[in-house]
Amino acid sequence: TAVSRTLVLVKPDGVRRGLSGEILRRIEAKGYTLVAVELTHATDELLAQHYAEHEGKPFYAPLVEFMRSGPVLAVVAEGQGVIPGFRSLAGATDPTAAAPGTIRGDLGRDWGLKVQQNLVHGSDSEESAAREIGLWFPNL
Ligand code: DAT
Ligand code: MG
Repeated sequence: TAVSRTLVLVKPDGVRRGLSGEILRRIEAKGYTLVAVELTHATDELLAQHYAEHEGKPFYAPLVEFMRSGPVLAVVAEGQGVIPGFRSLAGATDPTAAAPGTIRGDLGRDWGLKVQQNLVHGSDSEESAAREIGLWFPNL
């Protein structure tokens, strides 16, 4: 399996709940390498580009508003098969449906949260990863 890079975001709910370290721990424990890590408060412009594929969907505005609600931890992780591999660590999009053993399944809480409050983002393809890493880490 080829070595590649993916963009991970610890979303504002993860940072707020103090789970950044636990999420980085799981990435490293799997054997992936941290290439870049930055705590940043995303702008509307960056989020519009990041979530361009979802523009026009009913959840788009609340998603962007949520992503602006606090700092996010942007991470580039590297390893064999890391793009599908991290999504497998993250678990299903809806934390109430995510399997135990996954970040969303273990740490996502069912307390009437919206689906967007699912702790992490992970790139979904080689193309998305290249595009997203370029957006969040233009100097990488
Ligand atoms: P993923 O984060 O698993 O790649 P996605 O790219 O389809 O999921 O959607 C991006 C984010 O938007 C997702 O993490 C949470 C939110 N979202 C997706 N589908 C949603 C829905 N039906 N209702 C509310 N939020 C949703
Ligand atoms: Mg996605």
